[in-house]
Amino acid sequence: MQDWMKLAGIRSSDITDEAVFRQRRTLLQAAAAAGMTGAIATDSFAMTEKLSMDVAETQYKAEGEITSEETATSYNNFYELGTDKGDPLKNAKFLKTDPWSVTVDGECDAPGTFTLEDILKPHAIEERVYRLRCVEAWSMVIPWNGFPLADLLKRFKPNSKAKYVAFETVSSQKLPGMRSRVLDWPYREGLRIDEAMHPLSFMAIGMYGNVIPNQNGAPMRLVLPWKYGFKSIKSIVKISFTEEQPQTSWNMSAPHEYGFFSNVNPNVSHPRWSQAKERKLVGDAGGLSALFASKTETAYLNGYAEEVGNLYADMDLKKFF
Ligand SMILES: Nc1nc2c(c(=O)[nH]1)N[C@H]1C(S)=C(S)[C@@H](COP(=O)(O)O)O[C@H]1N2
Ligand SMILES: [Mo]
Repeated sequence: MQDWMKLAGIRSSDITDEAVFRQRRTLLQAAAAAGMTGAIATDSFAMTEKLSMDVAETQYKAEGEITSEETATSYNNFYELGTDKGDPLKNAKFLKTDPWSVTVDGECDAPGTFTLEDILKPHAIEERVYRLRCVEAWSMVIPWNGFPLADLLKRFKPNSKAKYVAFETVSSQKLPGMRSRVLDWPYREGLRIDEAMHPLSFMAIGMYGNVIPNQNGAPMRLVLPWKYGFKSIKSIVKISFTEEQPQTSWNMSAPHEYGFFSNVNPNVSHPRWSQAKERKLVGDAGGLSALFASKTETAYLNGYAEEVGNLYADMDLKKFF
């Protein structure tokens, strides 16, 4: 238990129980000795397992200090696992990711249900450092491991009616946060097809060179660096190509607060707070520095205006927020 966790309101009971931790470590060590996995245990709250594939470096590097792995894996939003920032870690064990399959349907010529292995096989894994800017006005800089979303979507051969892509999170498992009706389950997100096919749109299966932990959206989740964090949907089980703009969970729950586009935009306030500034979650002290990080300016499109600005060139962004 680190001091910053107490300050962040995380109780020691929220952290993997020491006995369970020891047991898991023994299992992991046995597995590693048998050559089954490259699993390593760093400490009692960050259980990590190295990605088994090579990860190529890329030129995608965000400004600013990288957020510590401890912070990025223990201060989360994943409402299916609870609404408090510590809940996703605490409840991570309830999410079962093996076996996993993804159903692809709608306006495409090669739909189907695919195992995670089918989905991952053709893709080379790369690392991209992206800033994730939450609508709650904090941000993290995380090295994500995965592959371009477009490379995956093209395999399903979307047809000319495919104007949008909709995504859904697993809802067949009764996860603890789903008892709450704060959102309508399954968690849903959507993108215009040109946004989805943009080279910045990324499907992550790992972070920091490790398999993506459940609390961060295992086994695969989107990362859309120019949009508010909630667009980066976790633990995806369904991808649908649609002609109409799909429904999205946050827009359904509060349409005046969360629009379909949700591009990071310091010039358009959330109805209850400004989006002009953010707190950067930095440093090894994790949540402690996060809580006291000074506010810095938020950049239009989270700093990616040069890359994606043209997607919105003719739009009134106060209307299409
Ligand atoms: N399925 C699902 N995906 C989700 C969420 C969620 O509650 N459920 N929360 C979103 C929000 S609000 C944010 S800020 C990011 C947080 O990602 P992280 O916990 O990996 O930092 O996940 C997004 N994806
Ligand atoms: Mo968020």
